[in-house]
Amino acid sequence: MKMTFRWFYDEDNIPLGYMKQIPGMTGVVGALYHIPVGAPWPETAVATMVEEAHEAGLALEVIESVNIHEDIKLGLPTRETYIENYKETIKTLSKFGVKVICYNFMPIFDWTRSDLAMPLPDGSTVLSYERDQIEGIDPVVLIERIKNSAKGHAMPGWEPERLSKIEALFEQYQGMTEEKLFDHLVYFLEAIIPVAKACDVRMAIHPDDPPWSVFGLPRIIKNEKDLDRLMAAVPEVENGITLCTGSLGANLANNLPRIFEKFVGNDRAPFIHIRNVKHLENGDFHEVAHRDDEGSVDVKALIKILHKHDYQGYVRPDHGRMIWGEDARPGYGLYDRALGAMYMQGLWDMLEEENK
Ligand code: DNO
Ligand code: MN
Repeated sequence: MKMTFRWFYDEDNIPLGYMKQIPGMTGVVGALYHIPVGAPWPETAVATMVEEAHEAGLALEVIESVNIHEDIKLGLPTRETYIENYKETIKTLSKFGVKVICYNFMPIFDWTRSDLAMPLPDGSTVLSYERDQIEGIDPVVLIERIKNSAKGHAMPGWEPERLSKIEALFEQYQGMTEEKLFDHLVYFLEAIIPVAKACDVRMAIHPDDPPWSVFGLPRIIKNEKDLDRLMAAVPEVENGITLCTGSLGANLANNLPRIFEKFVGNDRAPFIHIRNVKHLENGDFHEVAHRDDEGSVDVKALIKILHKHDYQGYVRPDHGRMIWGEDARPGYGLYDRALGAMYMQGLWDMLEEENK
């Protein structure tokens, strides 16, 4: 297990040196945020980012994300240009040592939450999802709310330029079905996987967050069945998964240990996000600290599965709480994610010891 930390590069207020101070931290998960979705990533920009990580003593072998242009998801003829650009980006990234590219295939929105700073009884704040606050409301109202609760921090996946065209985007998705969206994903993968293979890069799709349809838009990476279907449709190992316990775990019907056993066991999961969530009786959920007892994700069982398979891939603590008065991007403070990284490594070390 290679422990990594998400780094928002030039938009991050946490110094790389602080990330490096977390024991066991081997690398960062980076991205270029100023490149418009769909454009190829310039070599010089990638080189500068990677160099900066290396200077801090951290590897940069995972990108999260190279986002997919909506025309690819929509299956428009213009997708060909964006697919060519994506191939270029894979080649460029591989030149600088990138091994895994995380992406998602959700129409219009990346993750969705109702509140980015819900207070917990201990005074910390977390991201939460209240159905009443999301389902049935105008997406434009939600975008405003997300912007306000981000307290001035940029939120990747919710870029204002893209979201300003929200009504036109919804218009374009009229009539889009899960079947069609899935076909568009397979079309994209069939085009890019040979390039990924030649470059020794693995693609790793992030599950839909939350794993159900929001605003009537289709969602196709929600559960084990969806993952099975995608792995079978494009069987090359370069077509992989980012196993995100918070996203999949937002639906209690998803059996995370079974999903881990399957996709870690068959080497289709080069990247893992560990995050814990707590479910309320009415189906709402909110995020919590990574520790097993705090929420419904069986983190201990999952680390055990990784250990059993001698997992060589990349793991990162996903969203944490905002604690100790930190002012950072919601979900991505230094402190609670560092605690999460240590918790996972503590479990791992004990398993190592026991299995000596
Ligand atoms: C949320 C993240 C997602 C993830 C993308 C991957 O914090 O887990 O935004 O980065 O969905 O493309
Ligand atoms: Mn995630």
